[in-house]
Amino acid sequence: MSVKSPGTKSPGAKSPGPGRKTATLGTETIQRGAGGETHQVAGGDVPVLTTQQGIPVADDQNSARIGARGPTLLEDFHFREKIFHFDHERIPERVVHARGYGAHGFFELTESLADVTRADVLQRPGERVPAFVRFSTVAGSKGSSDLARDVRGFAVKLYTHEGNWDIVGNNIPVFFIQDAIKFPDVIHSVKPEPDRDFPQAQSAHDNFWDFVSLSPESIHMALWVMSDRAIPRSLRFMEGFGVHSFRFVNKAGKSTYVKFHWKPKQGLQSVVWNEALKINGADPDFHRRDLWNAIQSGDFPEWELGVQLFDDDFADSFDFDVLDPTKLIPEELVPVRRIGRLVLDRVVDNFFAETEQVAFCTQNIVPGVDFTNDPLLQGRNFSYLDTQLKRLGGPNFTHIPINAPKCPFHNFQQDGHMAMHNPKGRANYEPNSWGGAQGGPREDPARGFTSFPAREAGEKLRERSELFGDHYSQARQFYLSQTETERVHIQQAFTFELSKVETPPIRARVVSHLVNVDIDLATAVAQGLGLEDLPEAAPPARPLVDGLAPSPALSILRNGPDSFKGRKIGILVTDGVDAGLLKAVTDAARAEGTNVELVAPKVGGVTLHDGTLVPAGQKINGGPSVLYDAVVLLPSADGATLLMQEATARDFIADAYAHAKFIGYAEAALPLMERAGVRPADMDDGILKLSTPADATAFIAACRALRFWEREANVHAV
Ligand code: HDE
Repeated sequence: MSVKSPGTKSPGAKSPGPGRKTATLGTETIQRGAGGETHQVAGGDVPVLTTQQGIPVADDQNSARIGARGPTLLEDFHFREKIFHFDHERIPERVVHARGYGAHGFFELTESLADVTRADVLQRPGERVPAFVRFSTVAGSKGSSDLARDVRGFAVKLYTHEGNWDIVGNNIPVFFIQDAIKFPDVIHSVKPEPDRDFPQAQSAHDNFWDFVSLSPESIHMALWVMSDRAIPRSLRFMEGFGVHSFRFVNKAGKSTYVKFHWKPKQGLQSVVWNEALKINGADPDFHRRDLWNAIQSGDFPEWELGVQLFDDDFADSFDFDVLDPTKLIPEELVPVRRIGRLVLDRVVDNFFAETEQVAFCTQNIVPGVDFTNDPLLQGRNFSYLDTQLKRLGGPNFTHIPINAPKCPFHNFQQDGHMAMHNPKGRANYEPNSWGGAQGGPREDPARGFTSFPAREAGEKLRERSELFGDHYSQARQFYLSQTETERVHIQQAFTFELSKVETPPIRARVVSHLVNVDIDLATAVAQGLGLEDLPEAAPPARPLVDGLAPSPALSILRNGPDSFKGRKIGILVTDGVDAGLLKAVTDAARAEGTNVELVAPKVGGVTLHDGTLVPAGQKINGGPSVLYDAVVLLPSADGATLLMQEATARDFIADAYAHAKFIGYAEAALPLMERAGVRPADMDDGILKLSTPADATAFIAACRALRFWEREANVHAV
């Protein structure tokens, strides 16, 4: 028996004209399904489906064929167009930074920098320009998980009145290499190994550490990547850095060096490595979901734009070369002046159109900003335009709305694939003698971009500045600037990564560099790997700078938030929960601006002891504690007995404990906690009993410390 095309039979559904709905019932529309059945869709009027040519479509369920069981007709233009378009939906993913997430917002100047730059966007405090930001991981492909141990891209596009200015930065202020010619090598080494195509989105493999161990310039950045900076809790809780030294140029033509910083108002926060591993399984979209939810709920993330300004005298007196992108300038030496704020307040309408097609380019700078001779930056200036051509398919990617300037723009560039706006008028060349609109735009020496006339002279050669040769002093400074907790995390990260390296000499070679960084670090890693002897220190290319002062700004834990705002608590509940206590916890959390989610045996919810039914946000096996910043255990006595038999409930508690989270609990939860391995002897000041509303308030206040780090020493014996 054949199923008739629903188009011929559906009730009251004659062929509707363009722009008309199929049929409505109250505010609901009757929609016909593939089998001819009807169902209702929520909402009122729906537009009529058309082809790309605007032809209304009568039947989107069946392709045209001869008889119900016959061959499909080539003339079915709707079918052909639909499949053709689907076949071409993918574009090449970015060769690095493939996985990313973007949002719109604005930049507002808070302090004029008119004295050091003529950049229009940095003149008038209070003025705003639109902004688009894309965060990313570097090594993984587009479908990889968010919490890979990796650098995060932090690319900002400011749509200024004088054109688009891109600050294409990372969440780490230094880079692996000093010269762009090594970029393909470092990236090849970290990507999946070419013969086996694994591991995905991981640096923990032979090729990467082989490259690092043979490229001592990578060691400083390796320290950063082994620190908790590489596993941020949220894209909202990390810093951004422009990395290179750039120039500002003022109206008088004077140049000042500048390094860019983005400082999150939310404070810094990272997760711990074991947590990251589990988050990647529980929610591979952890970071993008977090950003989406924060913006959609009106909790707009905000960063301050900071600038480190310095001159040639400072550059000459600095221990390192300011053109070397493997070095930073400690904030304690050159303070970060905060001059503006970046607020992300709008998610994209469409991921592909905006986040995927946005094209950043280090060469997108505005009058008043200029480059330096940092050899990495010079190479990047070539790469980004080139990569867009491949990725977006032609030279007209600037016509895509997300990439187009929001200020007027006019030039004589024309044609090419997908040209959307060719120049108007008769002239498409310059100079021309046509006047007015016919003649087109003209250059303007007064307003236009001019390069800083840096004096350059020298021999053509392949060499680096001698000062580039110290690869360890700042790595040591970074390590010594960390708290003890953070140092242990770095030791553990090196040990973990090198334990995945299958070739023992590579492991030892990495440790030979760590000996130059810090002997305690090297010893801990060597012991963690089971090396019999500590390797000899790798010979440094240049004597190290002794006694660099620690820089507290480099620690995450010293720069955390002062509230628990924007964080998330998971509350484990069962039927029979004490309604008053649940309300006290949620009220205290809301007062702090903390999100709460109920985790229950069934997502349908639980019945509180007063008979109220509350829906849950997660079923217990979909809401492990790694998804939350702190947990509260509020089962009833019966509920606790039930959950003692449930492995995911026990993991919920055991993981929260092992990850040093603050745990609030009701008395009835004690047997469950003990069953999960948190015995009375394990109780510490990070585990708080909740009986009264005052307890709930005190618990939220304790959570401001984010983690109870003292516990960590008890949870790692190896
Ligand atoms: Fe990139 N980088 N990069 N990079 N980079 C790209 O451009 C490149 C470097 C950074 O969200 C690519 O559009 C070279 C440093 C971010 O769309 C490509 C070198 C820093 C993003 C490229 C570097 C970055 C990219 C790939 C060494 C921090 C993502 C796709 C000379 C300061 C932007 C694309 C987005 C993307 C080249 C080093 C940051 C291939 C050759 C250092 C945040 O052009």
